[in-house]
Amino acid sequence: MDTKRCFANRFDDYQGSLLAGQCEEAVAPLVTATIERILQELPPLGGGPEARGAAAAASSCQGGLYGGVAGVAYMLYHVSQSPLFAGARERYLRSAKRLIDACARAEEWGEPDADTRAAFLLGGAGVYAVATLVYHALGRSDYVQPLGKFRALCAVCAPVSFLECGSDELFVGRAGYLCAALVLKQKLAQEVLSPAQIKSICQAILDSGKQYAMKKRKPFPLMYSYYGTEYLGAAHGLSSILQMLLSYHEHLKPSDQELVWQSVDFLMEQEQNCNWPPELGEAIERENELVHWCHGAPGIAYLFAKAYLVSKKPQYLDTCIRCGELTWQKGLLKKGPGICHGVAGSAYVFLLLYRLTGNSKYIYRAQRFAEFLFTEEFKAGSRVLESIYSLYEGFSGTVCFLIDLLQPNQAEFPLFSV
Ligand code: GSH
Repeated sequence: MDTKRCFANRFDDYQGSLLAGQCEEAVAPLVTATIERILQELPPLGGGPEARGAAAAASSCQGGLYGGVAGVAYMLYHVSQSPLFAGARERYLRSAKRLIDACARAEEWGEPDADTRAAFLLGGAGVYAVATLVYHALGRSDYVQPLGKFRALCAVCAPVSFLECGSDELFVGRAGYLCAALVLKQKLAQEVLSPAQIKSICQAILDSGKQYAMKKRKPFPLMYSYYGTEYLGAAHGLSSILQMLLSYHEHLKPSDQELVWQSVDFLMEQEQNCNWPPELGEAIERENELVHWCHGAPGIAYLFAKAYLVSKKPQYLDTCIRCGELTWQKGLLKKGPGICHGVAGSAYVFLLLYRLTGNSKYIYRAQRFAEFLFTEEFKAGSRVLESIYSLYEGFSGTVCFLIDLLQPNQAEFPLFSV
């Protein structure tokens, strides 16, 4: 059924075989054309360290990995890593370097005590993490310079209340810093933080969550807020904070591991018909239900995937599968093609479920969602984008999804690996 938030899903569900026409030959030209369009739309980057250059770089780099040109640099890096685009590898990496260098310069000229210095998706930590990846992919030994800057930010986010708005969520807080460290570890095949650094960040997240839950008299052990709101979803909420604690669970004391599992189970109990409200304690109104990566099942699925991979308990996989069913019904979103609250973000849940179960049904579903992105119905009926190049709201995340659709065994939601 068509609603104000999503298009009706009129695709037949999987009948036991994949459809023809979703192969490299069909998808690769769409990817290449979309990248060219993104590159044409980029704002001019600031030049040297003189005042005008600094101001220009700062404004074009606003938005961090989420909405700024740093996210485009990540997309180009991601495409460059695919063997299917080996011919364009050097060109994409050189463009990525130009963009991320401008963002790194803007970070250096920014306010030294800015709130976003240690932020992953909205600030400095994300920029230095992506600069590290791009330099490393180019074979440059000086990748250790941005990596050193990333590591130094660990001390910035270690104090329990280092940000007034909330110090623990994914975009600006400690969960984001840990998420960036996880991405670097996986892609560089080396741990980038020392065990003591990891422990100090995890401990601060635990202390902060215990203090908040106690102060607000919650009947469960860990809770957090961001700008005063007790979010549950992946964007600013409990689920991605717990996901990061599970990703580093071997660094936690057994008693703290227990608190994390209790919190995971508590969150599982908050499910309302395969979905979760954006805020703790809200009732989901069907008319206004959010089925987004940022708020709701398509983002919370990643926590339960991680919980399943760590514990092997089937209830976590079952929860994840229910997230996928809801996303199949309500994930053809009208808010655009992006990964935060758009169609590609929905489709990534199917790629996650494919990796967890090996069931081709999920490839089929991801392919149908990809197909929908190129229909007249979608183009005419979806909202006009604020920025076509944004990694999270625009087409850069969509490009990552299309690349991952061609290599589903390695597919991962951008910068949010399980
Ligand atoms: N500025 C955004 C865009 O152009 O795509 C739209 C904002 C948006 O959709 N925000 C998400 C959301 O769920 C959270 S990141 N908003 C609340 C709503 O849709 O009711």
